[in-house]
Amino acid sequence: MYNDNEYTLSPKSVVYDQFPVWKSNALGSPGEANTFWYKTADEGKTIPSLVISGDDDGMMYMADPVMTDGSWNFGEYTVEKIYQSGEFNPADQSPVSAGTLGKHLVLDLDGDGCNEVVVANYHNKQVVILEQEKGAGCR
Ligand SMILES: [Ca+2]
Repeated sequence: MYNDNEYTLSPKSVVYDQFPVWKSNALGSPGEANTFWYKTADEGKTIPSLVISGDDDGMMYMADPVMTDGSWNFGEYTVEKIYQSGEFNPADQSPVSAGTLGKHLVLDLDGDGCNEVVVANYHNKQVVILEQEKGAGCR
């Protein structure tokens, strides 16, 4: 909304509200969210999914838009966990035990037209590539 030359955004909808809560200020979730298209050919042409880092919960989430009769009810997504860095224990409030993830990247690494997600996994000291299942096409 424009008001006196000031642009403000107000919450329109909540995509997901089941992220864990810690008592420690050193831990938090979620982290970064990015657009994700299963097929590179769809980039910018369809409503994207969202790939979301759970940050300190060690999970990666995929939020897919819910389409009804070809149209999208703004902000409506189904969300599922697509990766877990390590065992998550919300009762353990120690920052050193969190399954923390770093930044992720979405791109088609092998040029087959299907995007992958590259995840920096602090917890296991790894960089992991999440590839869509073979034989399923791009989803
Ligand atoms: Ca690919």
